[in-house]
Amino acid sequence: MSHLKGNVLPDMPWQEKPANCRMPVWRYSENPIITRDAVPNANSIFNSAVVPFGEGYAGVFRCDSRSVSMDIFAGFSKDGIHWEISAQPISFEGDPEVTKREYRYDPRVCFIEDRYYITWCNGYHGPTIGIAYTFDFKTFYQLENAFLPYNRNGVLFPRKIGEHYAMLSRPSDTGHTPFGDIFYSESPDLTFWGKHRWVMGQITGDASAWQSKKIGPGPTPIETDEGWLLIYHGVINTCNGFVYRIGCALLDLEKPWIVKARSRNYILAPQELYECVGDVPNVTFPCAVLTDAPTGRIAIYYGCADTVTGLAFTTAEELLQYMKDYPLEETT
Ligand code: BMA
Repeated sequence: MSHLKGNVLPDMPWQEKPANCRMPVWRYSENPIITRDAVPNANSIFNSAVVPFGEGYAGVFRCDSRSVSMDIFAGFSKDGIHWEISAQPISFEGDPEVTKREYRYDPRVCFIEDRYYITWCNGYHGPTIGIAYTFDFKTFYQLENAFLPYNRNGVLFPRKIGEHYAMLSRPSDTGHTPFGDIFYSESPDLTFWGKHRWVMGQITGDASAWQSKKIGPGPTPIETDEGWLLIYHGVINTCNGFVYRIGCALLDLEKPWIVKARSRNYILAPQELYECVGDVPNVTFPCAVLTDAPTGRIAIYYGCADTVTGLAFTTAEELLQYMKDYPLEETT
């Protein structure tokens, strides 16, 4: 029996686990699914988010231009694998003080109640979390920035926790932040945010060195019967700079700042050429999942080397079991 709640998506992108695979996550055989030049003026297309939409899928894509400016673009797909991405970035309706663009990157998309919410790292005198909503991926309405600068990786929960909307985020600095813990916040209206709770942080020492420098939330948390399954990125600082791997944790359903389990091992790491070679080598950065509740299937969309977009597969069962097989005792 599947542990997953939520969407029923029998036709979502999927490949069975290869017989010789020892990892809980396996890659799509035709990766990368989006090349760096799939938009006319793009330098790179990565760290992007997709959701089920109509008869197919829609998404918001980070496309850095050939002047190397960062912006987010809407796209559509029939199968979740082949994408048609707009040649123009999203333009937002809203208060001009808020919609004024400095830069936009690393979008997430989350369906809540009756609409699709977009969150992203939004330049507003430093990076903060932008929020907008859309019904059709054509017109986008921008709300107030969620937090004061500096913050990155704003990830909404797909339903209210108690009475309130909820979001995970990663307070940061203006640069390539050398620290980073995941925090939880609540809001009655997606404008005013409070009840900021610490969720989890880097693991110092040797216990789980791949996440020894900083961590940050990835895709929308996945609701299971055991808790919220959170896929996140973890970073180590090496002599060649930061390396971004992917891990998972399990958060309490009603008090998501409580960590019930966390994997000691990474679940995906830069190992294929397109993950190791690109504009920023050795980066795997997850921003979205598609899930099918009856089968427990999960498709993970992740940026590869800050250059292209990859797809990988797992199941809720695989990840929950992996955390039991390789537990991180110290979840702080
Ligand atoms: C982070 C963000 C991500 C990027 C990562 C690795 O700070 O900028 O968009 O994937 O660095 O370069």
